[in-house]
Amino acid sequence: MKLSAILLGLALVFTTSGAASYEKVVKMRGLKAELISQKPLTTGKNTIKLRLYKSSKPLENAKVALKIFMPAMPGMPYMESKVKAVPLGNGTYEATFNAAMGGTWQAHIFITTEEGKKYRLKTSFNL
Ligand SMILES: [Cu+2]
Repeated sequence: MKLSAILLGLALVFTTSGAASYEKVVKMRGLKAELISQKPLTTGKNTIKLRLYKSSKPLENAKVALKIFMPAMPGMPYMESKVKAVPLGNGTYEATFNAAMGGTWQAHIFITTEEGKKYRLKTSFNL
């Protein structure tokens, strides 16, 4: 009885630690990006993994950048932050960005493939 409760507890711990807190899929023109963050996105520093696929195959050797921006609002100027994503291999890239404040941020993922083809995927997130 006690042992099974402990085992169940362990199983739950493993399940939660394996799940990402933030996941989103963005698709456009045969390109797919899976956005994954182990921690919930928050104001301040965030690290996000971008798994890229082209025609369902991992997109390797691409140049990837992430821009987040918030339009000007009454009493608040336009805000923007653009960072390069680092390749981790197998079509996965990692970007660390700073979100200066809470609210709705627009996000553009700029992708240039090895062949020089350019893509821009658009999404948004709320903090
Ligand atoms: Cu704002």
